[in-house]
Amino acid sequence: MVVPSTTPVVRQQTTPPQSSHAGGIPTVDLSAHGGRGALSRQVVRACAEHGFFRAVNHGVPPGPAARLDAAARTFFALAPRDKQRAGPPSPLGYGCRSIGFNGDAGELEYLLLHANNPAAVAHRARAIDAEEPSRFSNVVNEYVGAMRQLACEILDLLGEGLGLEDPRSFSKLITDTDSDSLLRINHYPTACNAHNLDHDSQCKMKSSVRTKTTSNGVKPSAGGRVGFGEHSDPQILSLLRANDVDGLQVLLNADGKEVWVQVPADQSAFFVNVGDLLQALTNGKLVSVRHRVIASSSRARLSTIYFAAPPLHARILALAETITANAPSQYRPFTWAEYKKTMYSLRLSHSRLNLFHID
Ligand code: GA4
Repeated sequence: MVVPSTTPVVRQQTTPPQSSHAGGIPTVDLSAHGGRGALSRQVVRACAEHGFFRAVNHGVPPGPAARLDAAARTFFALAPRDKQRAGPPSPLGYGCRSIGFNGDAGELEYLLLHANNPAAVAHRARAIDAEEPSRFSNVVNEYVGAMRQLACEILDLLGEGLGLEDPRSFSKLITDTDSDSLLRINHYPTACNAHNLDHDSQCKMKSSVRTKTTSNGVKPSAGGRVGFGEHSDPQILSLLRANDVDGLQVLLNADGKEVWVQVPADQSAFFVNVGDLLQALTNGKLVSVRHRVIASSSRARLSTIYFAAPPLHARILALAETITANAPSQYRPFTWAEYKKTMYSLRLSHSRLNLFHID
């Protein structure tokens, strides 16, 4: 068994691995050399044990990501006053340092966009790329198309691995025409350039945000600047891709102990997070992972996350196959709209799914 640690280590396996754990991070090769059955079991295992894995050989061509990164860099290089035209995030749009509506903050600026509503993206693009808005919306739509496909592939593998009567149960939620999926582009500037975020009146936070001891008592990396604080993603599944700058950390369980594990940067991989809704849909079999970003002082990090979500009216309740006499329903049914309302009323680090737990 691999024990993830803050200094990633690879331990000898006593039993043959179902997926590799390079640097303490479970890795799944999606090219299915060992057959679809084995692959679906690996994906389920990673999501059940860690709620997180690095997907390699995923088959997503590099073009859409390169074009999106170039468009994002052009936008983030604009003067603060020009970027503010695409904000404030309410909840979508350009945001700077402030996260959500309840006082959370991080050392970053970001764009939050609809990932299933080209008209809304086209509207926002007018403020993001004033010269040629369709240039921006085209690259976003191309990228989210690729992400939706990859998310469906992973969700179908999960459906198969869990033995669902309809293995497409999860992916159907995100391919629905009303799916509420999002795209987030985060830019974590270097410590030297962080002051550039302050030039506009809507973006004033004098001191940088530093790590504090976390609720679970795990000591964060000394003196780290909190890029994005500890949280779980509320949606079904998140697909994260970043440049070659480290910063992402995940809270993994090793022999009953929770440990923050540094995720080594890998530009060619996608990092897959189980979200709160997938935990609820699987009656806690798959676990939504807590994660955070500690910003590097010397190199800027650019990351893009696709959050696969159901329609607002979707009713979230554990699938019948995940309920047994020994494992009764853990969560009361709720709609995604209800869950969103709750999440926006709480702080980033809140374990919000617990509020829906049946006592
Ligand atoms: C965390 C995951 C996504 O980035 C996000 C975030 C959202 C926001 O930035 O507006 C939230 C956060 C996230 C969960 C709790 C609330 C809402 C900030 C916050 C304090 C876009 C999302 O969907 O939920």
